[in-house]
Amino acid sequence: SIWGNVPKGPPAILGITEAFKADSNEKKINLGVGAYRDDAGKPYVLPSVREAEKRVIENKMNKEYAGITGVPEFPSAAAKLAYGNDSPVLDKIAVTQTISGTGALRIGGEWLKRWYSGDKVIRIPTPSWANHKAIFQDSGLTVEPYRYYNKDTIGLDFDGMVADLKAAPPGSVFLFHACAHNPTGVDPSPAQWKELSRVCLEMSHLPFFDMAYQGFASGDSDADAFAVRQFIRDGHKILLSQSFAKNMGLYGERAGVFSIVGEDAEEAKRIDSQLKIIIRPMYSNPPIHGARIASQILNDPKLYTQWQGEVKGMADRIITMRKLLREKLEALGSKHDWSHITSQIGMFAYTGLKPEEVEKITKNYSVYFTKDGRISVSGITSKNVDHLAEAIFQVKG
Ligand code: PLP
Ligand code: TYF
Repeated sequence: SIWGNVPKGPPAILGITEAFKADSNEKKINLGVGAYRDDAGKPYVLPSVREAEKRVIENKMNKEYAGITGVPEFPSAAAKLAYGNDSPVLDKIAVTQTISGTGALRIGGEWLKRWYSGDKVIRIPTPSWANHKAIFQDSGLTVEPYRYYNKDTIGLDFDGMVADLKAAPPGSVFLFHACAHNPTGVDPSPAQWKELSRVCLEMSHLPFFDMAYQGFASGDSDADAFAVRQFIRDGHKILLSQSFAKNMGLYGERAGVFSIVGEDAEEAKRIDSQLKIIIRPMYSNPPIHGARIASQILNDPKLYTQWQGEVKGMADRIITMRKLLREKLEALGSKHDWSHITSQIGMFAYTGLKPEEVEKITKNYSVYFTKDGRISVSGITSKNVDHLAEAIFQVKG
C-alpha cells in the first residue's frame, strides 16, 4: 500500500485519558493532562469568560478574517499583562497573536532558525514540557539540555543550571519556564532569577521565556511575571510565548501571543514585518473567537478584576489540594518526606514516584498519571484525595 512503510507512533499524553476512560473502577482518578478541574472534578469555564463571551455574541460581530497578527486588541493587552502596564518596552516589541502557547513557541523557533545569527541551538531544561523538544526540532533547531532539576533534593539544581549557562557558547538561546515549571513545579526564587539574569547578560545569552501559567503559580499575575520583568529591567532582549489556555481556561480556543523585544520602535517594526512573513504561509491568520473573549477580559477593568479573582480561586484550590494530599499521607503514617508536594507550585506536583511505582498505582488503584511521577494537582478533589493518598501510601509506604 502507499503508506505501508508508515510505522505506528507511540501514544501521546492523551493516551492516559483514553486508558482512564476505559477503566470501570468508580474510584478512578485522572491526574494526567494539565487541565484545571473544579472540586467536583469537572472542567471549569470561568464566569468572566462566560460574561466576555456573552458580550462578544451580543456585539453581533462579523466573522471576517483577522489580520496575520490577530485581533489587535488582544496581543497588545496580553503584552501589558506580561511586561507590566507601564513597561518601557511596550513600544519596542513586535507582538503577534498565535495558535496558543504551542503556536507561539513554534513561531519563536521558526524566528530563531531564520534570523538568529547564533548556532541554531536552543537549550531547554531537564526535564521540560514534553512538547518543547519536538516543537523546536520541527522548527529546524537543535535541542540541547541544561541542568535544572535535582532528583535527590526534589528541588532546583541551581548550581548545575548556572554552570551550564556559563559553559554554553556566548550568545546561546536558553528557554526558561517563566513560572510554574512543567513538569516539576520547581521554580528559581526571585534572588536566583536575578543571578540567572546576571549570568545571561555576562554571557550575552538570548532568553526565550515560555509563560503558560501566569497567575497559576501564586494567584497573582504580577508576582508570576517576576522573572520576565526582572530580565527586562536588566536590559535583556527576550522572546516571550504566552498561553491563555490555563489562566483563562481557554484551552481549545487556542489563544496565545508571541513577542520579541527589539532595540527600539523602528526595529520592532522590522521584526513585525518578518513575523508576518513567517506566519502567512503557515496558517494565514489565527482564530478570532478566543482572542475576542480574552480581549474583552484584558481590556475591561471590571472584568479584568473579576478574572484575576477567578485565577486566584483556581490557584488557591490547587494549593489547598497540595496541603490536603500531604496531610493525608502523613496521617496514614508515611515515613517519606512529602514537603515537596506543598513547596512546589503551579499545576503539577513532581512526586518523585518511580515509573514502576506509578505503574502499580495505576494498575491497582486506577489512578492515572505520567510515568515520570508527575500528578496534575488540579485533578485532585476533596472527595478523591483519600483514595489517592491511600494508593500512594500502599505502594510507596
Ligand atoms: N508551555 C508549557 C510549559 C505548557 O505546559 C503548555 C501546555 O499547557 C504550553 C506551553 C502550551 O499550551 P497551549 O498550546 O495549550 O497554550
Ligand atoms: O503538560 C500538560 O499536561 C499540559 C497539557 O500536547 C498539554 O501542558 C499536554 C500535551 C500537549 C498539549 C497540552
